[in-house]
Amino acid sequence: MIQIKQGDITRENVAVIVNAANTQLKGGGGVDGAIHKAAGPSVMEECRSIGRCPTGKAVITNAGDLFSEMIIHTVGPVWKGGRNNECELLKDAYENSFLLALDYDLTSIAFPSISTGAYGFPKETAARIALRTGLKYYSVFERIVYVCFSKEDYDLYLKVYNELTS
Ligand code: AR6
Repeated sequence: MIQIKQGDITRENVAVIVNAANTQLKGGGGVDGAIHKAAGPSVMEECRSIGRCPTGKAVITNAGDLFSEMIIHTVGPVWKGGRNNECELLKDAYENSFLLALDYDLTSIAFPSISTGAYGFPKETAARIALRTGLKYYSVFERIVYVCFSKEDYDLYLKVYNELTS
């Protein structure tokens, strides 16, 4: 099942939530800051011991005080105009998150809109990549949740989802 919601991903009751991290896994603002704040220090401790994560790849940690069992930290690309493999790297970030969740038998997963905040990725193209990857994996997950922070993002996801499935 694919769900599109508006809200705060830290409150999602799924087996694993995905964080839009940076390559140094050092925390930051946006959804990364919110996740670390809600989860508590055990997550940053584990991030430090992992060290780093290349763009497009994903790593997994405990989820501290969150409802979820684990957190997958993936790194989306910084948008630099679109000719630097940004679309492929964003697809990889989603895809590697799905694959890592399956490795750990985590069958419900929630995503934020990776790369569309501080990293400046155009929202509609990003939503299309996010949802297309979800449509590829939805049959092997109980639940895939796209958590949109704003009403505009929520409306955009619904529009793109309808285009992709009609
Ligand atoms: N729940 C769901 N979505 C959220 C939340 C939340 N609590 N908070 C923000 N968003 P961003 P990026 C949305 O900037 O572009 C960080 O500093 C937000 O509205 O968090 O991948 C990292 O450390 C936007 O739609 O991630 C990296 O350095 C989306 O999450 C860098 O920013 C992603 O925005 C990563 O940039």
